[in-house]
Amino acid sequence: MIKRNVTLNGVNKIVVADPEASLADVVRGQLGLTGTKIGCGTGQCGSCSVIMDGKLIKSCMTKMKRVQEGANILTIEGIGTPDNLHALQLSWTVHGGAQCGFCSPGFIVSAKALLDENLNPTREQVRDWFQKNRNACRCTGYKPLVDAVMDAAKVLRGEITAAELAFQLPADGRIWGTNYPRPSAVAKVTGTTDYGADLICKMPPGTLHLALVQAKVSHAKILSIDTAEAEKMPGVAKIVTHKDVKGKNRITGLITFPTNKGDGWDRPILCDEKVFQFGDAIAIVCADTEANAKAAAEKVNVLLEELPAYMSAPAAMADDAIEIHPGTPNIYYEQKRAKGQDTKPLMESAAYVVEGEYYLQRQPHLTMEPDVGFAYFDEESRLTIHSKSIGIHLHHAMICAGLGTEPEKLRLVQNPAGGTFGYKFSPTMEALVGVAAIATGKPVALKYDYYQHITYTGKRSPFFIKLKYGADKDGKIVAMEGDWIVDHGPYSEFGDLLTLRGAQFIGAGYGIPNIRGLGQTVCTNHAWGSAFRAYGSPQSFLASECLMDELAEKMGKDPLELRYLNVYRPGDTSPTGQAPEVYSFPEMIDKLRPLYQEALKKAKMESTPEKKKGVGISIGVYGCGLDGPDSSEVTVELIPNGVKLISAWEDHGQGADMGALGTCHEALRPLAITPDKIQLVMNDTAITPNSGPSGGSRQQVMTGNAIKNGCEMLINAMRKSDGSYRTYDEMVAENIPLKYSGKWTASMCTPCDENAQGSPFAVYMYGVFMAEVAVDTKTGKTQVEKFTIVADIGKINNRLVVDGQIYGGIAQGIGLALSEDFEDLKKHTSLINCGLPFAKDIPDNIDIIYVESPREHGPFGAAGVGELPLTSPHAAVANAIYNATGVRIRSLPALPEKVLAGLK
Ligand code: MCN
Ligand code: FES
Ligand code: FES
Repeated sequence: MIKRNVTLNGVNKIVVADPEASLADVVRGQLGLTGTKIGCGTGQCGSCSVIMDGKLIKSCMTKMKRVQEGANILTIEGIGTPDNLHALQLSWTVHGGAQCGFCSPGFIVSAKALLDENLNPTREQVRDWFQKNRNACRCTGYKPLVDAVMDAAKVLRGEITAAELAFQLPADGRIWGTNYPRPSAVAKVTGTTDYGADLICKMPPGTLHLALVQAKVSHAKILSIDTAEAEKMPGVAKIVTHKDVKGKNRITGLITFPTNKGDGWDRPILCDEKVFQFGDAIAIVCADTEANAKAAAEKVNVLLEELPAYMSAPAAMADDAIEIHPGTPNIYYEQKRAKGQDTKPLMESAAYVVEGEYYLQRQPHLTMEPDVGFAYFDEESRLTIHSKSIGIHLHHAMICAGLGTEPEKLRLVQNPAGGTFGYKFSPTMEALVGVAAIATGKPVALKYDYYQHITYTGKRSPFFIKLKYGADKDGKIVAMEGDWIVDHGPYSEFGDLLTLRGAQFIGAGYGIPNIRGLGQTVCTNHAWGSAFRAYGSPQSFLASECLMDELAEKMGKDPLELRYLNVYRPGDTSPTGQAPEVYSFPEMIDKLRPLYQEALKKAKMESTPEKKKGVGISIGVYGCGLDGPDSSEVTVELIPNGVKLISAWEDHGQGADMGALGTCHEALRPLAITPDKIQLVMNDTAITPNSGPSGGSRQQVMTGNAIKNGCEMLINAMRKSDGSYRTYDEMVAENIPLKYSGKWTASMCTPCDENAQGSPFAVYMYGVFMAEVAVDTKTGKTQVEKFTIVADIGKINNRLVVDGQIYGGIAQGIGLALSEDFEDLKKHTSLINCGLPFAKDIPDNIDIIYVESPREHGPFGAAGVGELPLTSPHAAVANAIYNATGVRIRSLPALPEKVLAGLK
C-alpha cells in the first residue's frame, strides 16, 4: 500500500491505496467520486479524464504509484455542481451535448484543460484537441460538443453572460418544438448521474461480485465443467453452472412467424450441452470482490470437443455443414417478397437492367458504457434485475421461464444507460445476474470489461444482397428482383423479423410496382444478431441506393434526378404495398437540388489528382413501431403539486425523459402548468405500465400517443362546466379519480403476409442524404468533408433532441461506410480496432434541413427520428466515393486498402 496526501477538487485528502490500482478505480471506489466514468478502461475513450497537476490524463491508465505526493487532482465534481454549473456544463446542456451523457464528464474535463491553456480556440483547435486526447462520443457526432466549447469560451471571456447562453422559456410557456434542455442533462454534465457501474460502487456490503467463465472457441460440445479447484479460491461464495438454473435455462427469442423452423428456445442462459459462439457463458463465479471472482474464474476447468465453426452465412449454408442447433436447419427462416406481376418478363423487356451484389458488415455498437447489471431480492421477495434493458417488459417475457421464476416475482428496472443503439433490445446479462442472485440469495453485480462488451453482446447482422432493377426508357423502375441472406449468428431472437426488414426496405422510397425475391435467415457461429439502430435498413439501402446510382450511370442520368423520378408520389405504394402516409420526397429533393448542384460544382473545382472529390446521394425510409397493431400504455396522475407521468419509455440516451416531458406538457397545455410541475416516473416493471420497448423509433409515436390519450382523459375529468379546470383539492373533494391509463394502438396497421405485403407501420420517417467526400489517391483514405440531410420526421417535439439524433446517426453512418467492423475475433476487440470514428473523422459541417409534414397518426403530428439518420448515409458516402474516383465499393467498410485496390 502507499499513502498520498493529495488535493482533490480543492480539498486536502489522505489516500491509502494499492500502488498498482488505477487512479480511476481509487477515485470512484475508495473516494466515492463516481462522476469519473470508466468506458474502455484502456486509454481509448477519455471517459475517465481528470486533470492532475494541470495536465489532462486518463485516470484508467494512471496507476496510483504514478500519483505524486501533493498531487493536485481535478475531477468533474470539482468543475461545477448542479446548482452552480461551470460555463462548460451549462453550455453542454444548452447544446444537447449530453445524450446518454456517459462521455460528458470526460469531455467537459478535457475541454476545461483546453480552455485553461487557450481561452480563444478555433473550432478546428477544439476538434484537434478532442482528437489528440482521444475523447470519444458515440451519440452526438461531435458537432454539438464543439458548439458547446465555443459558447462556453465566450462566457468565460466575458463576451456573453451565462444567463444569455441559458435556454429561455418562450413567453407563451410552450416547450414543444423548442430547444428545452432534457431534464437529465444537469445530472449528466455534473457527473451526478449514477450509471450501472456507479450504482454497483454504492451497493450494500455483502454484495457478491460476479465473473463469467466464457468460451474461447466459437463452436463446441461441452464434455465436462469442473469447478472444484475454483471453489477453493479466496473469497468464492458459489460457482453457478447450468445445474443451478431452476427454470428452462433458455432465453426465448419469441419467434415472430409460425414458418420459423426453430422454436425460439435456442439461447442458453448458461451453456449446458454446447457452446454456440465465442464468449458464451459457461459458469458464473460469485465472490466477495471482482478481483477474487475473476481469479477463480480462471480456475474453472471446462473440457470441450471443438466442432467446425461457421463464421459466415455461406459457410453455414454449405451442404456438408452440420446443424448448429441439432434438429433445426441452419437456414431456419425464409421470407418471400412478391408484389405485382412476375418480374421475369418485365426484366426481359426493360429498356435498362442493372444488377449488383452487396455486403454490409457486422457493425459493432461501440457504446461508451460497457454492459453492466445487478440483481437482488426486493422487499416483496421479487427477483429484481437492474440493467441497460431498453425493453423491460419484453425482457421479462424472454427470461422468466428460463430463470424458473413466477412472472409476478420477477421485476426489471432500467438503470441510466450510457448508450445502447439497439444492442440492449436483446437481453444480455439479465438472466446471468438473475440466476446468480437465485443461487446465492444475495445481491450480485456484474460488469463487463470492454473486451467482453465487444465480444459478448449482439451485433448488426450482415446481409449478402443480390439486387436487380429493370427500368423503362425514362428511368422509371418497373421491376425489382433480388435475394438477401441474413447472417444472424447462433441465436434466433428476432432473426425472422430482421429478414422481413429486408423485404420492407430494399428499394423503399420508390413506387416500384413489381417485386420478387427471397430472404433467408442463417444460423452461424459468429456474434449473435441483435438490433442495431435502423435495424435491417442500412443493409437494405446499401444495395438499393448504390444500385440506383449504377442505373443512373448506365442511363447517363443525374442520380438525384433519377431518384426524383422514382420517389413515392400519390398512387404509388411501398415495397409492402402500403400507401405512404405522406409524400414528402419530391419537396425534400427540391430543397436539396440547389445545394447538390453547388456541391457538384465545388467538388469538380477542388478535385486534384492527389485528392479527388465527389458527391453522393441516397434516400432512406424507416417505420416507427413494431409491425402491425403495436401499442403502448402509460399512467397519468394528478398530484397535489402537478402531474405525475408513469411510463416505460426506456432511455438509451436518445432522450426518453425529454420526449415524455415535451409530449405531456403539450397535451396538458389547457392546464397552463410549467414543465417543472410534471414529474416523470420511468422504467420499472413493478411500477410502470407496459409502454413497449424503445426500439423501432416507436416511442415518440406510440408512447407519445398514449401520453396524449392519458392527458386528455385527465383534462376532461378536470374540466368544469364553465370551461375552467378543477384543482387537485376540488377533484379529491368531488371524489373524481386522479389516475388515468393512457393507451394507444396502431389499429390501422396490418402485419406483412407471406409475400411481405401489408401495412406494417402507421408512421414512417423519410430522409435524403448528401455526402461530400475527398479521397486521397495515395492512401485510399476517404474523408467526409460535409454532410447534408433533408429529414421529414413530422412535427418536432424537441429540436435539440432531434438535431442530436441526426448528428449522431450520421456519424455512425460515416463509421459504417468507412471503418467500423466486427469480423476478426482477434483484431476487432477495441474501440480503435473496431473503427470507431473520432472527432476528426466526422465533418464539423453537417447541415440538417427539416420538412415537417404533420402525421395524422403521430401525436401532435410527430413521427419518430432515432433510426432515420442511420438508414442510408453510408450509401451516400459509397456513392460519393464512386463519384470522386470511379471506384464502386459494394462491400463495406470502404477501408483505404479497398479503395486503393479499386484505384489501381
Ligand atoms: N423526437 C422528437 N420529435 C420527433 C420525433 C422524436 O423530439 N418528431 C424525440 C423523442 O422525444 C425522443 C427521441 O427524439 O426523445 C427519439 O424518439 P423516437 O424516434 O421515437 O425513438 P425512441 O424514443 O423509441 O428511441 C429509440 C431509438 C432507437 S430504436 C435507437 S436504437 C437509438 C435511438 O433512438 N439508440 C440511441 N437513439 C439513440 N440515441 C442515443 N444517444 N443512444 C442510443 O443508444
Ligand atoms: Fe479511460 Fe476509456 S480512456 S476509460
Ligand atoms: Fe457521448 Fe453518449 S453522449 S457517448
